[in-house]
Amino acid sequence: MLLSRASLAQLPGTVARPARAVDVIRTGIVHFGPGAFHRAHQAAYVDRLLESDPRWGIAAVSLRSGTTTDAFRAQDGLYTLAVIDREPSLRIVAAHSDAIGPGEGARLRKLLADPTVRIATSTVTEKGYCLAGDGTLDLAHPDIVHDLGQPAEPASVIGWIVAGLGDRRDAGLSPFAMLCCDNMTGNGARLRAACVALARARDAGLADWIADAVAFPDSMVDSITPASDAAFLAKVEDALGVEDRAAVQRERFTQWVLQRFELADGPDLAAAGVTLTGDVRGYEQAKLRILNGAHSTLAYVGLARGHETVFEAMSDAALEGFVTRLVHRDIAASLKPVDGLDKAAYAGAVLDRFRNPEIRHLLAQIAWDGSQKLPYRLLDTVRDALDAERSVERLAVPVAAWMAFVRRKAEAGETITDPLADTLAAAAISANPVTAMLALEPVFGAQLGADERFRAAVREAYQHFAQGDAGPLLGR
Ligand code: CS2
Repeated sequence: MLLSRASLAQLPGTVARPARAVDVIRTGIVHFGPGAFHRAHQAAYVDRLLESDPRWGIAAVSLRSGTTTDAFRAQDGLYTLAVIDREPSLRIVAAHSDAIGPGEGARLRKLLADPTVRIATSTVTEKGYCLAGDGTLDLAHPDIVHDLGQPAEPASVIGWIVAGLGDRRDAGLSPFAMLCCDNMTGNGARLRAACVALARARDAGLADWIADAVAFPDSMVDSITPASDAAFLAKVEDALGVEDRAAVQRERFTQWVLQRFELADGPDLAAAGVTLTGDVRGYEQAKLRILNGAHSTLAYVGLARGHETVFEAMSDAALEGFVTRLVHRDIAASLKPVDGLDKAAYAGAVLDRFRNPEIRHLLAQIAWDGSQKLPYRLLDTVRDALDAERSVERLAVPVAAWMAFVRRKAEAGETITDPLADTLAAAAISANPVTAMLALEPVFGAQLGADERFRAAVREAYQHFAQGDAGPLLGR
């Protein structure tokens, strides 16, 4: 039997059930990308919000895969959130009021123009926004080329946002606020610029309206969410007594920092635990560079040393020492002061979260999409270090480790999960892999890849990975 409204009543008492009727919520939010992160993070906040205000149910939209939307349909939008900690807990989330899968464009179009929908949100990962290396919309991206030709049937999330906003403007409605919940520097501003650029290519009036009237607040989102593998789903089924195809797991820590934005009669997000502030940038940069930068370092160096999970990588004393120095001496040191944030304490707390033995967070999962992640996570820090004439010898290590990772995958003929997979593989197995990879402008831009100090440091670190012994590098 599947988890559903009908089976809620028979769940064991140890499973926390929604504190309200689950069938009275209305759709007020349209969300693109209902993957594990959204289900474990944003939807958990909205679930709290719905306890006092039923207007903010989420319509989950999947443009590509129907896995989650099918599960939502079969389970009345219900699923389990497992908090994995020394004191684990299970809770049923009931925040979703609708599910729209691939091929349901007409329904999506109608919903985006519905006046009861006031907010749209997205977690489609960095690559889902079709941005070029400089963070602006990639007008040559196949999905964007498609959307420019067929704006009424978009393929990209950018195309859908623009189509939905266009319908609202034509109908004389106010726009929805657009909340990007992905890990990118200035994520709201970037998404706004991308939507304006796409609109500009066909309707200057719409582009101006989007630029002026639509809120695109920046945000920082954080909670470690390991993928839901078969073993986890089996555990949940054991605990529930019914099957749950959409269950997710995360650590207890969760944070959503959102730039304050105007929305008349909007939801009380602060009461649901969201931090609303005038200055997201500092938090966001600290999180991207410290947490995600350290994660990517553990992933690429850890995989080279035969580790499988973050916890294992942190149990490797040499690697743990290295990543600790990298975080404190190179990354935190380069961050501008952030009001209310003690950088050293924050860095220490992040590293502590990586030591949670209950969380099995696969390094292979973190290693995905390196070409999209490295720029925000590590390369901005490298740029700052070079500008300040500081050494980049430690920072070069994870970059070289990424290159060696791509090369190993390419040589073994294994799948590289990355939108630039083919280009990366060709560069990584060329005669001069470091030179060829540093020349990849979408990743390094034009200047960083040409900086002789950085090139020398990466080349030197790469030699160690190529020889299969990163050990000497970790003493740095
Ligand atoms: C991770 C992130 O998969 C990854 O690349 O670094 O998903 C990380 O777990 C989250 O950003 C934590 O908030």
